[in-house]
Amino acid sequence: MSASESHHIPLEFDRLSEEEMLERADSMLLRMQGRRSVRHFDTTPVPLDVIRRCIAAAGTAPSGAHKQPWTFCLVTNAEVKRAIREAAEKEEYENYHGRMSNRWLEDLKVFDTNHFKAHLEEAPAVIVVFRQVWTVSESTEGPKQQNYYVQESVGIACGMLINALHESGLVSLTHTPSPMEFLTEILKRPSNERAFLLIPVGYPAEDCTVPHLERKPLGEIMVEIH
Ligand code: IYR
Repeated sequence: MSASESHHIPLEFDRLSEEEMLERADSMLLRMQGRRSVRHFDTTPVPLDVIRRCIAAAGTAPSGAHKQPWTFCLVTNAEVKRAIREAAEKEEYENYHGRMSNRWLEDLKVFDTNHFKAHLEEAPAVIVVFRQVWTVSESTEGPKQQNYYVQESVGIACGMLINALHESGLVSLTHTPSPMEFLTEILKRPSNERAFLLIPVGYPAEDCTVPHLERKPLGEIMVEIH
C-alpha cells in the first residue's frame, strides 16, 4: 500500500544537535525530579484554562489503534466534590479497616494516609479519568467499537497529564479509591466508561509537607544491552 492510499502525511520533525538534545533532556529531568504527589491543597481556585490545556496535552497520548479510549471529567462543583469525598471515604474506611493486608498498611506508613480524604474537597479541581472499555460510534444507536490496550493507553495519558500539570505550575495527587464504581454514578457517566484514576489538582497548602522519599537511581531501574 502506498503512503497516499493509507492517508499518511509527511512527519514534521527537526533534528537537534546532540548538545541541544542533552541540554533539553537534562532540564526536563530536573523539572520532573521536582514533581511530588501532594495531599494538602490550598483551596484557592486555579485557572481552569491551564487545566484544560493539560487535559488536551494528555489527549495527545498514543493509544491502541488510536482509539483514544479516555474521558477526563473536570470537577470543580463543591457539592459534587463533597459527594465524591463522602463516597471515597466510605470505601477507604473499609480498605483501611480490613480490606488491606497488614503488610500493605505497613508499606503505607511513610505516607501518613488514612481513610479521611479532605483533599477531595480542598483541591479546587478534581479530574476523574475514565477508561472507555468500548466506544459507541457517532449516534448512541451505533455499534460498539472495540478498544485495544485500554489500561496501557489511559495509563500513558494519565502520566502525560500529571507531567503537564506539574510543568504548568500545579500540584496533583494520583488517588485510586477502591472500588471506584461510585464515580460513574456521581458523575453520571455512560455504561462504556469505568473510573481509572482520581486526580485532585491545585496549589499546595502553605504548610504542605511531603514524605521524605528517595527515587531509585538510574542504575537500579535500567539495564543496558548493546
Ligand atoms: N487508596 C488508599 C490507600 C493507598 C494505597 C496506595 I498503593 C498508596 O500508594 C497510597 C494510598 C488511599 O488513598 O489512602
